[in-house]
Amino acid sequence: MQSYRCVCPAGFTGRHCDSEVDPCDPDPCLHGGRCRPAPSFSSDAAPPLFECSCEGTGYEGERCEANVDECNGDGGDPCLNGARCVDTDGDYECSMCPPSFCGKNCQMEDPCQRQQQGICMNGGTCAPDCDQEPYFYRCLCTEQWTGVNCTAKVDRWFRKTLQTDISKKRKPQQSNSFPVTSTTTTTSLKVK
Ligand SMILES: [Ca+2]
Repeated sequence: MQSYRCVCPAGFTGRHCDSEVDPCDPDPCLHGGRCRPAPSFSSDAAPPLFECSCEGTGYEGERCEANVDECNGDGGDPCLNGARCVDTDGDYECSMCPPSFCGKNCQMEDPCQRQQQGICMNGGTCAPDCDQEPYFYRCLCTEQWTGVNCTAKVDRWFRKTLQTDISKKRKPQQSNSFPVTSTTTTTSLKVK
């Protein structure tokens, strides 16, 4: 029979208070916040024994429990070029971005529109990707081309082209649709 019971100070647990409490297990931080023991964490520290770093989560508060209103924050309205800021739970959106601009904050002139021709070669289609460095666009190449600007031939295609000279039968795809679907290469690739 247990004839005594230890009342442990903060930060310790176990029958004899010989185990340190991990204040981050279970994780008290919400929405992906990162937990760490509080710097003052010690046997006589008063709660809370943990700290939550909410950076990048879109939330704030002791446990990252509260949505950040980015539209009315200290940094001002993040949306540019006439876009309207709409706060959302854990994030925000820039609505009514003019069609010639793109990006999370409507911050950039659409590189595909700015250089209508000459970004994506050989029938590739340009798609804005304005938050993605270093190019801020992606080229959706037709099946036989690859590379950032669709200027490198796919080896597999190149070999088959040499064998069959089927390239003469093809016309570059001019579609501006998104995404590109290459339907014209299927039969050609079956040539032996
Ligand atoms: Ca928000």
